[in-house]
Amino acid sequence: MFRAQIGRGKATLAAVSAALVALTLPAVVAAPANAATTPYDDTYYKNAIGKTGPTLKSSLHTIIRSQSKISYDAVWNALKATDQDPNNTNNVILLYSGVSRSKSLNGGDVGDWNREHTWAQSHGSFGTSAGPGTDLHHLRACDVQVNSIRGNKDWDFGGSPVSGASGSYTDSDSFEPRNADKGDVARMILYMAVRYEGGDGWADLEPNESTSNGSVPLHGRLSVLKQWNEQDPPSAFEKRRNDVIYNSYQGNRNPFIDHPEWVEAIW
Ligand SMILES: [Ca+2]
Ligand SMILES: [Ca+2]
Repeated sequence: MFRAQIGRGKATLAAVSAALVALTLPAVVAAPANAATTPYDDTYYKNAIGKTGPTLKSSLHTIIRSQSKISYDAVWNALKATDQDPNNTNNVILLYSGVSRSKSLNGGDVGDWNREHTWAQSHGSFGTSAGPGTDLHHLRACDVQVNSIRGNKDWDFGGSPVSGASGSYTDSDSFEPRNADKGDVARMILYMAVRYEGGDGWADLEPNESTSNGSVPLHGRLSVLKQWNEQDPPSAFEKRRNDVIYNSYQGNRNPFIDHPEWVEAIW
């Protein structure tokens, strides 16, 4: 049949060729080898699918800026849900160490866990009123002393081992999370960069290459965060916490947990 159609002449051949192109091309464009597909692509992300660069960033901003906000006090109980130990519902898993600790030990004393702002509050001076300072997509349960060591440092490789956070390193101007947390940190920081674009009276948060950002609304180093995103793909823990934040607290998602390849598509 195929041979017979070609035999009828150039017009038919052109039509067959066009049909073949139409069949194959969209599949190649829509699904690069490393692209994830999620249940949200046809709904939550439908206006972002197929875009790249600044257009993708802008579309994602419009999608994720629609959210509920919680108080800083409510963050305590939210973290008990989002950061729950999958093997022990009485505990949370702490960032930078992976330690499992009782949910009831939230507080400010040695041995307690508290609310770590992966995007340091001082980088944009947004404090803890409802907004970026209470956005669960960048807040994690963390040991009080480890949180203090991280301080407001930028992200980079290198330094000395961090006491109480095996596998994490720090020097005078930067912090390197343990390998299992590297991608989490990258995706949290880059979520903040897309979510906060200067609207609603908040600073426009952006990544850069510096490790001495101080109080400007910037966090470094972008090239390292991109590497960490590749090196440590989204885990079941990270995906679950994205779902809990979406379904139970904020109604918005971290696009980079659903589509880690969007980091490279934007930056
Ligand atoms: Ca991880
Ligand atoms: Ca921004």
